[in-house]
Amino acid sequence: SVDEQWTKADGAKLLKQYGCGPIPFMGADGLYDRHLLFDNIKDLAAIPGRERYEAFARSVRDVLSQRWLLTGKTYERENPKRVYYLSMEFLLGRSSASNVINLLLDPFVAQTAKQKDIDLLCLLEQEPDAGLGNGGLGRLAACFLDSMATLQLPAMGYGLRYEFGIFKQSIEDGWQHEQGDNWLRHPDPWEVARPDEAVELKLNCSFELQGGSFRAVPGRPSTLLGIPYDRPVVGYGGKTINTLRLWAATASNSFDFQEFSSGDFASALADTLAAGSLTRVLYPDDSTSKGQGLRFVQEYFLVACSLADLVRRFRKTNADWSELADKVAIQLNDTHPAMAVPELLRILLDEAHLEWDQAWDLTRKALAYTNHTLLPEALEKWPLYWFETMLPRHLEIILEINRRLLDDARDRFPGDEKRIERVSIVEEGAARKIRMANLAIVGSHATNGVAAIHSELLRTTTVKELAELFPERFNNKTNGVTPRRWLLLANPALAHAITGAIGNVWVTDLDKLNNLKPFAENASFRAAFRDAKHEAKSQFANWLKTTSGQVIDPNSIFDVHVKRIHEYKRQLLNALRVAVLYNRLRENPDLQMIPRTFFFAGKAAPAYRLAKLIIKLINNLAGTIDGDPVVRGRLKIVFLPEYCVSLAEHLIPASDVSNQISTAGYEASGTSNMKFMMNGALTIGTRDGATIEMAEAAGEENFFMFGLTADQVVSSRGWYNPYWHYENEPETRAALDLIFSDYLSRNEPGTFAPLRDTLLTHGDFYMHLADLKSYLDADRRLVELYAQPDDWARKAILNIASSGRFSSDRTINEYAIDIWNVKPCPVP
Ligand code: T68
Repeated sequence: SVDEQWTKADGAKLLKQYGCGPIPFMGADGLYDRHLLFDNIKDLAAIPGRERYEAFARSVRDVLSQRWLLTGKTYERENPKRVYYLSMEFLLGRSSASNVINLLLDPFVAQTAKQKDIDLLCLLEQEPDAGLGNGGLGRLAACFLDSMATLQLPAMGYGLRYEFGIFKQSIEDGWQHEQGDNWLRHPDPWEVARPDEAVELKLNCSFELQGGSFRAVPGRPSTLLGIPYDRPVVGYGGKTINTLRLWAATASNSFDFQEFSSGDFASALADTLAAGSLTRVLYPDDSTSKGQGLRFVQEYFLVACSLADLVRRFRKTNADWSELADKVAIQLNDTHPAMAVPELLRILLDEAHLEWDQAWDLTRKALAYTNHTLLPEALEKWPLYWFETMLPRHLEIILEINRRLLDDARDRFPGDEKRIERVSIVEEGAARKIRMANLAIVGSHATNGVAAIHSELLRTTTVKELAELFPERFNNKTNGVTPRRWLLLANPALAHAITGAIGNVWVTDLDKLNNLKPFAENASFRAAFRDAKHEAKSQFANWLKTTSGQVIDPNSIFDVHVKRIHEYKRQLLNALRVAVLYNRLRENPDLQMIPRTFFFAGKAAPAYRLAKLIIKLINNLAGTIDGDPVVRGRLKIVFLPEYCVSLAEHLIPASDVSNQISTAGYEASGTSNMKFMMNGALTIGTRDGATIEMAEAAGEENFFMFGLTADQVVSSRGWYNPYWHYENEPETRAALDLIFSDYLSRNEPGTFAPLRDTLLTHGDFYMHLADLKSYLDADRRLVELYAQPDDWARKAILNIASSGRFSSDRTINEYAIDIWNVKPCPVP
């Protein structure tokens, strides 16, 4: 250490000689001063907020660094079976506050901040929200990392280090606009580059940037480099600190050599540019899979880098390839990393020189696949000729897997060629395609959906024939969310009240919330709940005022609908509900009504025109209502731009009502539904995804369920007629006419004509009109309850008390036991 190498006297002399002045850096609270002083070489008084945040984050990182190392060393020594979670998305949000809480440093940090007169909230707001994901799938991966570390599982996440995360959303004139999210503009204190662990990928083609688009050039072999960037994943209590490893692409050093020597300097650099563009940007589509070549290469890049890395780690401690599946469990987060099937086989065949049967057996035992959607347009299918040009060896392997699969299926179902066509990994036709879901199911030992209804529909409809071939592979793992970020961190007032009542074990054992049930009957606890809710609402109102200037009434009902904008999620149905309420007030201005604020937030995929029009509709409805003196103070719509993890952390604790209103059968699970429940919001929702299980856990009498069931949606497809509702339900008709008449778009006539097309002319595929009436009925029951504050608090507390099952700790424990067969590996 510095202390040992230098005597005090030496140090003092040197400091004097160079005029350094006194240097405060002893003790934990000195870490911050030291970073502030030495990292920036700036006058202390002039250091901007951003750099103060960096100094703060680095000092927290200093605290965890030895433990992080020790975690890795423990795994090396114990050589346990490890989990690798492969995902194209990790929607992390901010890291600092979560790491502080998980390290149990929050009292110390609060005290130190006070001593040093640091505005902690302001400092933490300097951290960009890491938006390396689109929505639920990416956020689930982030919650899973937290739970795996908290459960002390030897686990690692693998993903891509996008330079640009999900786009930034702004609203102009009611329309969504997108801006690039340059989140790495400043150095990120939470990442550590590991260039000496780079992975080299040899490819059969090279890539070109042409007019902004990325193109494979066949027949020109090239090498790509994957540079790992590691981020600490702190388990609660700080015992285990796992790693999330994100790959950045660059051209390899040797890459440009030949062209350099032949004098083609410029094109050598162009290749570097093309290679770098591979991990430049996250694709912003959450529910469609378009044939985008760059996306295809991104997926391969993630798989190839991660498998090379984990195989290298496996070989360091294991001589025998036959142990691979006893030491490695690889979870595929959707089909995005499904090329792991042919890639792992290739490694075992071509590099380990195993026979097919053994290689196939190991591959299947190591891999497992999670499905997140049944939407046909979201199921990935890649043109076969892309494999031909870019990954010919992988194609060869896939076709061999398929040949054996179809032989087997023909043996078991002779003469059933329809079935053979459905199970095949190759979709025949003019342009042959590889079905990535079939590949993932056939090449793994477990396939799960993310809620009971979803797993059931997956098995009995979407991939029915494959499920009949391999019934034992199919299982359910209902999603969960981490109570650390979504309750302890996001809602300190409620967390405090809960801990006051039942102790703090719930933080790592959420089922203990059950002990809150009797407190629903306890008047002082109900008051504590109401106080916590009111505090969260006031804080949100203040936050909104300072960040956007908007004023809202914290005494109104906060009715919230936040998620990606999609027809199946039915923001349009919610807008129709508000339009009906607005019409009622217009017709009867004296109507008594508890003031309500309707919050919407969410991003639309940039190419999804109808979703963008829905945003425009909500904003125009908001503007019309705001401009109407008749309803002012009673009804308000707020569309919050730029929905992200941090915004959810502010808004969810402040919510009274959670809207989960997808067309039944279309939302695989939902996870915000669980966050709202934990934070004491009541759910108004359809019988879809995990909302069904939530209502079961709390009792339907504590939920506001409405609408068609998934079965009813399917069985009414043949005869459903939206016009019937338009013609026979006066409120439905009036709400639609408000939109179609240009009442909301006086200066832009015709803007909403496409909504008429989708809701009436084209048959209303997502059945908005079928559910509007029962939605309004549930809404009436809900408002009646709100008028009885004690009854409302009772139900809210019962909801919180029943939310224990929806911790991602429970979910991860099930994966660990049923799918991965991994055990905790505690760090001493
Ligand atoms: C979501 N899927 C489900 N997809 O919609 C949601 N897709 O019901 C579920 O709770 C959640 O996954 C977690 O299981 C997504 O979020 C995507 O974001 C996505 C991204 C790229 C391509 C396809």
